[in-house]
Amino acid sequence: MKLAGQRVLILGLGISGRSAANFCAARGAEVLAADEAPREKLAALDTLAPEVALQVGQTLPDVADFDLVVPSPGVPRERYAERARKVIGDIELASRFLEVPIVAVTGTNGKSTTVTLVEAMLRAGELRARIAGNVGTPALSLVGEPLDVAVLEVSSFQLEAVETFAPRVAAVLNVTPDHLDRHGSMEVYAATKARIFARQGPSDTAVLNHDDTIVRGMASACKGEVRYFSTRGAVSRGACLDGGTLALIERDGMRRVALDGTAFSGGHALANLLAAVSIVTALGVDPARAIGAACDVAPLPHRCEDVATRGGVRFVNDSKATNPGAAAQSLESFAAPIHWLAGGSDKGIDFSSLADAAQGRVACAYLYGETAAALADVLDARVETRRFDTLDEALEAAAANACASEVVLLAPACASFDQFKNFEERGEHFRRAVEALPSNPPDQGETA
Ligand code: UMA
Ligand code: ADP
Repeated sequence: MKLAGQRVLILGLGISGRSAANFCAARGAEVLAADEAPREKLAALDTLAPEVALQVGQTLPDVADFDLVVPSPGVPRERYAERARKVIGDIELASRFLEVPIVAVTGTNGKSTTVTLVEAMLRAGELRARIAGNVGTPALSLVGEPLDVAVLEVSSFQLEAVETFAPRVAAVLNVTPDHLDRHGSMEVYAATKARIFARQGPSDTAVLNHDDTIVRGMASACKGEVRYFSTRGAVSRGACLDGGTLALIERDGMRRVALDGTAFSGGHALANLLAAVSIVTALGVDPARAIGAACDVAPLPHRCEDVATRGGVRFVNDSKATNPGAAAQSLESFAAPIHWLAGGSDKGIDFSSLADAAQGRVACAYLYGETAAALADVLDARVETRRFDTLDEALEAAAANACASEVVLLAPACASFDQFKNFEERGEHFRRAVEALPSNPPDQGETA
């Protein structure tokens, strides 16, 4: 792809936009980078190459005036799609310049955990691998690096702006309601996720969750080899469970590998592990080595993370549970009664699926933020609920109410943007607030 001499418009100056601007400028494009936020709200503008022209704090320029538009994931399609001559996002741009096979992972939940496992497993198979994409490192940062495999976490926002993107191995982990304010319907959201397979050829591999009806249904349109993973039943090709053992069904027969020793042992954690094994074995990594590597991978912060046990009450930070599917999985993974902190900003999602997961597990739901009323509407008839303005107030009430051997769980089911910068800030805030709880005698505080 030739960028030299092209007039390129970068939309958005966050992590992706800054990297795309520098990438295109370094290859001789004439780059204008635009962001509607005022200069003082934009970070790291000093990392932009001097030849990148800037327009900030104004309405975005007319996209029709440029040869190529590179939108940031957060910029909705309707802002550019109709008038732009050519649109490619940073994932597409990276795929055109990367000279190594790409593994791409999408899904509503489990992407970051799965790519982390994939990276460790590929390295155990002596392949130089690195993660980038939605996980927070721009995909373009991998171009030119000494790698054997590029591992990309890809969001539905990013998949809106791909064209020829053809990962050597692509996986969809699950599709449950999220980002419906952006995509409009579950049909459009699922179809956007399925774009990860659209340009694959017969020598590529598609990894699909057999336990998810929407994902399983994507198989018929896949042109590559289809491998399934399932924690609930058998599969014709791919990874499933046989007692406590991983069963890997390949073209030339079945292999069994013991799963002992990994921290990814139950429910959705196991699904991510099976997905990762299906992915890396498609690239020739030995499954026993892959599982061995998983034993050394610790769960990521803000995902069902134990932050403290105080007076016998366990405090768990699952701030990354930013949609109902993740929050439901979280609730289902505890046997003890849960004091559940939920709420945040509104993505237009129906919360009714949470009522089943909450009933019988939740001692009390402490609802806060923009979505507190909508959550209360679906939960009120099934569990005790209380309403608050902020997470701090909700936590204080939960901590006062919870008894020894119970759990106080932050699994908000919502994005954080009404009160925090992102899920990390929300999780850190929760951790600090737990540490600062007034009622904890210091001698009872202990890290779990
Ligand atoms: N902007 C405009 N006009 C608009 C929309 C945005 O000017 O209409 C500007 C904003 O003022 C802002 C910039 O665009 O300055 C932000 O762009 P962005 O939201 O795309 O943010 P980036 O910093 O580039 O981060 C993006 C992803 N963000 C989103 O998808 C919202 C990051 O995923 C990703 O890590 C990063 O690229 C690197 O690939 C975050 C995310 O929330 C973690 N992802 C969603 C999720 O995981 O659920 C999809
Ligand atoms: P993503 O990158 O897709 O957001 P993460 O691995 O960061 O995924 O996990 C996000 C949230 O989803 C966490 O709350 C975690 O507990 C939950 N989760 C992880 N894997 C799954 C899965 N396979 N199904 C449902 N929820 C999951």
